[in-house]
Amino acid sequence: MDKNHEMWSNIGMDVDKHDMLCEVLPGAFGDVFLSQENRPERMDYFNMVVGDIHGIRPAELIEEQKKGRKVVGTFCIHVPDEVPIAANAIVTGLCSGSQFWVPGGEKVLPTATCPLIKASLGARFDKTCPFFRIADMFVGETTCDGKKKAWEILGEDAPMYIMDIPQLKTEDDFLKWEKEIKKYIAKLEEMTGNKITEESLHNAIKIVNNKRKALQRLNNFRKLDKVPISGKDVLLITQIAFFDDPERLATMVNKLCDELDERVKNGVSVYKEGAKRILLTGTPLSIPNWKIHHIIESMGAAIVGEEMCTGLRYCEHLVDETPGTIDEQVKHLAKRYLGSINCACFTPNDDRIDDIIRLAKEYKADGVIDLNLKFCTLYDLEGRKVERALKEAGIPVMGIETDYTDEDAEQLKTRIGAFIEML
Ligand code: BJ8
Repeated sequence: MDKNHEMWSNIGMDVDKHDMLCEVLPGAFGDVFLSQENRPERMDYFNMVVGDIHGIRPAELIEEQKKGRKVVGTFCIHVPDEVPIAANAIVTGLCSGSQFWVPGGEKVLPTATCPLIKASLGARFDKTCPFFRIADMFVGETTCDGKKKAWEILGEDAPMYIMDIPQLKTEDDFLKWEKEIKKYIAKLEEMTGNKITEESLHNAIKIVNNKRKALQRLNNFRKLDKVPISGKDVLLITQIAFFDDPERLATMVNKLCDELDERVKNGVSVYKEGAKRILLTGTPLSIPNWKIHHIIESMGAAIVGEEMCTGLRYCEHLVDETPGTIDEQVKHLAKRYLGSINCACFTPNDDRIDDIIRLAKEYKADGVIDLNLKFCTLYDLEGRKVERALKEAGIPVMGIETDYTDEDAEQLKTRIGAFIEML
């Protein structure tokens, strides 16, 4: 038995079933990523991480657990990473983006549930994802109805903690979110036995901000006329950022950005001149969901930004780094984690619409694609307002709905192709 198989079996995974995933993933990765021309050399690190995504990082997490550290798994970018980090725990993202896990989720959830939720529960119940075996605690949130009910089901099999996210952004809601963050701090202190101090929280805020700064530095290259890195590669890096050690990730992204600086000096672009520029908006794209990026960029268009949780929403806004008491720093966290994330779970959510228009201008998009995961009612309903506002702003827009299967790939190619043609 090789090292990975031994580890997977030790953490109670269904190794035979998981092998089926291992058989298809490298091929998919090769087709989507390695086939691209003129990739930056420093994508090597990210290729390596994703090439052994269920091996390298899980092994690190298990090593840290042996030293007594706890691992916390999260599903939403409203849940502040800074809190576990300040308690010397490790955070890992858990949202799942493969059809492989969906049938397992459908055993415990209605078919008419979004694929992200189905895949996440399938990954746990089918025992086919190491991150879902390793996490000592799963942190859910009350964003959409599907997730709220899914946490109850997941809670039958895994230790859950729920954060109650307000759905408005009034003064009272900020106070409520501060209270929720304080409860989360108490939970982490109890779980780890480590006290969160002013210093440890401040240090954690700086660590996560540095990751955000690196990711934003990377995204800034996409505003240029000659874009030195593909949208696919930036998506991959963002997806990896949810799993990797935050300090190492920031270092590797900054090294890549140094290479991109050189590319800019030399006028290198990964796209042909005149490639149409697309901004994506909508539901998140969890690893390994590369479907839409692959379709769009295979047609020669450029994805220059994602107004998504797996995109600019993840890195654009920093937490205020002014040192202070725990109360003051929690205020800074609440401001950033409630105020600057425009999930469709909020009402009203007009800031998202303003953001899409702003980003379309900043990243010089020729058009916007509003992407909805099937059965996500929140984003689907909001799509009407998004599309109307973009039309009023004179920005071409197209809405598409899809899932994790490839069944609609041909139809999507036709529709997206016609949209790009029209730009
Ligand atoms: S802040 S987008 S990460 S909740 S796609 S599960 S909303 S039915 S993922 Fe999300 Fe946080 Fe919002 Fe972002 Fe429900 Fe829709 Fe599925 Fe969704």
